[in-house]
Amino acid sequence: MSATTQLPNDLKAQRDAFHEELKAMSITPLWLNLATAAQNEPKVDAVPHIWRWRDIKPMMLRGGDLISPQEAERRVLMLINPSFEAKSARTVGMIFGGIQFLMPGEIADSHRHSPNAQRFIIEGEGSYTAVEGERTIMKKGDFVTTPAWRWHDHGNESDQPMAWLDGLDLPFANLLDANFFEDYVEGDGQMQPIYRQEGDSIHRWGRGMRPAWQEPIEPRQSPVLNYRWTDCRDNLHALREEEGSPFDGIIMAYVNPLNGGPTLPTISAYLQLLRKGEHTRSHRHTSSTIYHVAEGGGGTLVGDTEYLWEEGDTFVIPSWVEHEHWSDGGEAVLFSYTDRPILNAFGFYREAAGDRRA
Ligand code: 1HN
Repeated sequence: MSATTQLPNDLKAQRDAFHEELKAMSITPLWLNLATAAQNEPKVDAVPHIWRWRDIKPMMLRGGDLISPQEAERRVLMLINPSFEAKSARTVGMIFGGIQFLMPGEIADSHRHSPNAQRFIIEGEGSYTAVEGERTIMKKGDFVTTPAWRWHDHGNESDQPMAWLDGLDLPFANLLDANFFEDYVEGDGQMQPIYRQEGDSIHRWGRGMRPAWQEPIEPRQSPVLNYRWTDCRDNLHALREEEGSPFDGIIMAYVNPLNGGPTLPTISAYLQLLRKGEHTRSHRHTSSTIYHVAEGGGGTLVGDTEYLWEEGDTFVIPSWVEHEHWSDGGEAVLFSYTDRPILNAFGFYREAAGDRRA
């Protein structure tokens, strides 16, 4: 055997031994792992998925008989992306979505946590959320903020089950190893004291004025507790004659009145109207989105998968997957939230028009 054929074999053996020794030192050579460290474009593990309200609702009612909110801490059905495990708390991207429900008379005890949270009301009327001494009675379609580290509890004082979509930046807090949680232990440990009147946060911060003698707790968190469905839906209809966004129709962001930015430092939330017969242009972006159908019906093409949705359904669009929406039979209103503020903050946001439609 000549030296030229012997050398590569010998080299391979030497390399293998070298890699094994490195492995024992908890070191990986970049050249064995280049595909994950350097990519032409994102390789996204999350997959598009839809959770249908007609499937969730019966499970919600069963869950109501089987476990109390006290036993559960929060009675939430976590919507976990089929690509991930429950412990990741990942619905898509850096955001979590879950269906929380309260039966008549039930209370979800007060607590606080470092992840930021928000709610979009799916069904029912008459439950409250209390945040930092103010209660808001929630109605279908309302958007309620519960920013990081604010005491909050929920209670159902109505005679009907209530369900809402919880949105949290839980995967991001976990990724950063910065997830803290605390139970409220004052009094009965269930409800925080209410020391502000209903609507206080709207009057104080949400009507184009603010108290001149007071500084907000944290300017990156919206101080507005409840963005009412009736107001927000009205806004969309007031702009319905505009062209809107070619990719999203008449879409408006819920804003923090303190800085015009997103309602939570990590999550942007939107409400969008797809007018009768509207079919948007396709695009893709590096933010990941959780969509919830607030009103009407229609469809969304996500990559190669077409989802036909109706009121109450929740679906996800992962980063960098092309998508387009349409209304069907009438008009549709979609609520959505994304991790875009995280991408924006550090220069990772990218967007590109698709080439499927002109
Ligand atoms: C949580 O604290 C709430 O406060 C809702 O209502 C959903 C999901 C995971 C972890 C904590 C709430 C949650 C949550």
